[in-house]
Amino acid sequence: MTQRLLFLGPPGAGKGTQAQRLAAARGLLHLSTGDLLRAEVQAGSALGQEAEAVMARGELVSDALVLAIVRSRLEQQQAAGGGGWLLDGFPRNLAQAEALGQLLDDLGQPIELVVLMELDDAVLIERLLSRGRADDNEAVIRHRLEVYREQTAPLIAYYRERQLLQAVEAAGTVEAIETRIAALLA
Ligand code: B4P
Repeated sequence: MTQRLLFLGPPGAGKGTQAQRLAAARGLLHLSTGDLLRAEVQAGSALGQEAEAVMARGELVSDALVLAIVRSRLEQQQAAGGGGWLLDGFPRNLAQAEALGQLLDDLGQPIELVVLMELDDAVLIERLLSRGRADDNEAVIRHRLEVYREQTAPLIAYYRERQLLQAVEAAGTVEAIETRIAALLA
């Protein structure tokens, strides 16, 4: 059974929605860098204060900060006896992907599958506007999509070359998409 996977896709594709369901169904650790950063903002920590303005602009928080968060969670899980994990919204650029590869080599836990969630911009924008989070206004959403195209989309070729990537159509109901993703997992 696939135990170590990551979800890739533009903002609003439903990575968080699907990751939560899949992780609960399979007992995987769900690591959403977006959720972890929002929790730091909420707690008012030094890290949260640094991240807050960057997130509000729709830009990427520094690689070092995000990597430190992911590293500590994965190391904690391994120290507690291991288990599967699902990375949601991380990595977001090539530097993060390279650093993740190194970390996973160190831990002896390679990625088994990268699920790419594909959806048209018009639907993405509509979904995010109806959610209405602090960073979900139209100007910021458009900027997040540009950041995705410039910095995150190159990961599609990166993971395809490593024969880890499978794409799913992310339009339709939450349940329909969940079924498509389940079909990719052995
Ligand atoms: P994230 O929290 O990762 O959020 P996202 O990409 O905007 O959303 P996601 O694709 O998870 O969509 P969701 O399921 O919520 O990032 C936010 C910010 O954090 C970034 O801009 C960046 O600043 C920072 N950040 C995060 N990770 C980082 C990293 N690694 N490096 C640097 N910075 C980082 O779904 C969206 C909406 O659609 C929801 O309202 C949902 O209910 C709805 N929806 C889902 N599926 C649906 C369906 N099938 N039909 C209709 N609606 C649906």
